[in-house]
Amino acid sequence: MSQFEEVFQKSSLHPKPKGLTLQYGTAGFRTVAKHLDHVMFRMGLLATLRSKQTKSTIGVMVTASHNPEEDNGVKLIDPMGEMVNSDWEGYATQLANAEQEALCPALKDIIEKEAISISEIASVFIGRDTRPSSESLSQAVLDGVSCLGGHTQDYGLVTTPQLHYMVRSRNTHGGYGTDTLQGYYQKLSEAFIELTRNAQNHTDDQKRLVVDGANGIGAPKLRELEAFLNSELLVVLFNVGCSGKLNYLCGADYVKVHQKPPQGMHMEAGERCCSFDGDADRIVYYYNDSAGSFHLLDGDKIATLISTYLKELLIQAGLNLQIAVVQTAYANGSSTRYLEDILKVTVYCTKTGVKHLHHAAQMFDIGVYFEANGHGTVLFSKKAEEQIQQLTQDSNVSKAKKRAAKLLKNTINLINQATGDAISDMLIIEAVLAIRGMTVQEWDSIYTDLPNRQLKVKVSDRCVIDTTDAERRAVTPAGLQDAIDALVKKYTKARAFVRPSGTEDVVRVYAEANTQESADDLAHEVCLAVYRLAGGVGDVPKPDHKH
Ligand code: NG1
Ligand code: ZN
Repeated sequence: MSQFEEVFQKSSLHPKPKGLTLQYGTAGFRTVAKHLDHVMFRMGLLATLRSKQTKSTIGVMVTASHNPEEDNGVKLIDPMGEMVNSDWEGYATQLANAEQEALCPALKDIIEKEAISISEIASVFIGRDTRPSSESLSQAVLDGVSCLGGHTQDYGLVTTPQLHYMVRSRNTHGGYGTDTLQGYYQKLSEAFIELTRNAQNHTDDQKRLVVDGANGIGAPKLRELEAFLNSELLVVLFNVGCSGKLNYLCGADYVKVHQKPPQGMHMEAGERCCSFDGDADRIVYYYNDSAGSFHLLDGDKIATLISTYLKELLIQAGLNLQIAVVQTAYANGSSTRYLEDILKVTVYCTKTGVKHLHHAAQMFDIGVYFEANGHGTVLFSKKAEEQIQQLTQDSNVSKAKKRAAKLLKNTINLINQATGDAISDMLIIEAVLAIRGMTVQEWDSIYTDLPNRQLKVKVSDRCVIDTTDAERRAVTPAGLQDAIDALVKKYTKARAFVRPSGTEDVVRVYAEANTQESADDLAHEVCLAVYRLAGGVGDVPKPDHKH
């Protein structure tokens, strides 16, 4: 039987619901799990072709991140651990939407366009999150790969960034790390222990960190890591997934969007806490002050802490390397002002979605990128890594320079440069706070966030909204941007924008202003403008934040 006959036959065991069309969105395919079996099988096929084309290992992660437990999703990972190239996103959409008879012709089309030699060997790494649907869906991916004769390595339950790390490690043949969980924990823990050796007064009190695992994969993986940390970090875990539902009233997305602590967590006043999301690629920090007020330290605060630390080390090391911080339109205006005016680093704004931030960060010697929601990492260029490495080996430099160079080197080892990683980001933040002898309150006081509000509006077709200027301005429908501009003018220090979501069937609205009441009112008024001018459906949006 030819390979294509086998694909045709096996594909009928993973039938596509007739008429269903899906789009490879901001972070792969995402929808209710019961509609995804055929997509998984086909992504197994596509990953195998991508592997043959790149002559490298490709990753397939089964997860829907912060979405509800009933959903699932899948994304492909390119050889260096990055999100898959955008041409291949298009192929993914074509394959996912092809009816049974059109599947093999669609595959042949890709093989031709990309000049793929089908006899080439292929290798695909697979991982999954803790959703009940993930196990059988990852089995469908395995079926797809074996249909085209690819080799598979199934890592089972892993965080999304762990799978990105495995793919990058395999393709760099040990130049990045060892492609096992043990290798991942060893690399991170050794760098963390080296860094915290430099900490001022690292007492047990300061080592204590309260973590919300979002009832997802992050909690068991953090437990595994703990064994490698020699008690240099004392993690107190909540929402570990034994009883609560994944991402339900907890996790990084809930905390960021609702600006309140997760349920199921015990927080003492002043205590440093953080939340992962369901697949542990996002993290946000927070604390309650003694008056009971909640303080959130989101991706923008994380980017500020890390870039301040790196800039200081570069000065101490005498290295002339350019640092840039990459943000999206969701970055709080105060953070952008602080980074540009006080810290004096380059700030670059991209469209929402990690792949856009990641690519922009690659343009600089050191690119720190974070979405406000807590997804981010730091990229070091080859030039930066080489200069830092050389300095650590130079016997003619001062002790202070050498110390800074060693700290930079261990920081590079601690960072997961393949993608944003809640575990790696958490360790960096903990190390930076320890080295600088800084409390979470001191970190929070670097700048004060402008009050802000994020809302969503349902419209009949969210594609009627087209944006420009890194999504900060709406080009269509006619009149919408003028309406937003007029509303923004009514408030002080205000800013607002709208964009169609890439992961949900909604239009997102963001507003910030000098008071929470103004931010709330502005967000609500912009929702009404979207509803009126972009074909709102259902009830007219109500100011649901006013209780
Ligand atoms: P959409 O639904 O396109 O806004 C959301 C997040 C993104 C990104 C993706 C993937 C916000 C406002 N948007 O995208 O930043 O993380 O999910 O997870 O947080
Ligand atoms: Zn995630």
